[in-house]
Amino acid sequence: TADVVTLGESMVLMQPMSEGSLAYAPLFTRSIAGAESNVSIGLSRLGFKVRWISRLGADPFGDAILSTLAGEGIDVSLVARDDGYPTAIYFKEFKGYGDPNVYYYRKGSAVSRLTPRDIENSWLQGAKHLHVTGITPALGPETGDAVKELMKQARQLGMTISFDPNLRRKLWTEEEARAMLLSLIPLCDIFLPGIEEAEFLIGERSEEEYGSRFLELGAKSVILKLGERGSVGFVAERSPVKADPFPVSRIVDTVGAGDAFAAGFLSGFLENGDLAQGDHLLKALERANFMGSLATQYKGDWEGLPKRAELNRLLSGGREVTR
Ligand code: KDG
Repeated sequence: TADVVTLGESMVLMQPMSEGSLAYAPLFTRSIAGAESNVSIGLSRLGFKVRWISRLGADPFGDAILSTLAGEGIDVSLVARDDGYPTAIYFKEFKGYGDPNVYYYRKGSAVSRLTPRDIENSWLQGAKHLHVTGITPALGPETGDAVKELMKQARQLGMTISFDPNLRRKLWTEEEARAMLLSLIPLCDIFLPGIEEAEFLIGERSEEEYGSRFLELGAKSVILKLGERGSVGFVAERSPVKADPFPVSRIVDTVGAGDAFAAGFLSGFLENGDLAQGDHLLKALERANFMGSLATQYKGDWEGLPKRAELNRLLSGGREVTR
């Protein structure tokens, strides 16, 4: 059994050891990353049982991804290996300010060939919650339909579903992205857009209008990420709930912050249940803001995510015993 199932592509990640153009970067460190596996790691470290579904090339990079995620306690037993279609790679480029640039090498990857016919009953078996993102639909001709089908099956099984649009403009056209992402909103219980993604989807509006419009489109709750201003949550027939940001001492790498936020939010939701009750929404938002801010302060998408004991200590302001 699993608390959470997620489906997506993870890649080998090459991070330059120097700042500036990749053209002049001689040395790299190698890790792995992918939005859904980043969320999986966040949740697994907090003690949840997570099953990550994917396809990887039958190559050493696929082995590296599998062993990293298995080492994080994630169930990878249903991941398929694909001979002849490689594991994807991506590079970050640190400029020394702002968001890093990202360069993908993922066309024709193993996941890009995923279709709705590939979905198996075993994927969702025994699980309570499904988490998906808008990256998978951008990867191949039928990957969007596959995500949609999986969401429908999860609904039929009575599972809850979260959906992070994770707009990646480098992967598809604006028209394709908007149409597909909007079509997935009615299928989710927890919709997790950033404010810029909200604007991309339905134009410039107030925070409250974003909340009510996405609820009207069929999401059961809308969690709007406001970056350094924190986040605000909307559930039908309740006033919006705003959560303050956590102070960040030094932003190092913003990639992965949204996934840390999602892991934080989902952990709160899974622990407390119904977001319309009591202070459940506020608690989940506060956890999410905290995890998101933590993620911006180290290099790498997930390496600095806390384990349960560390989270408790950090949130209670306890001191770390360092030596
Ligand atoms: O959210 C972080 C992801 O963007 C990163 O891990 C890479 O999955 C990735 C993607 O497709 O951008």
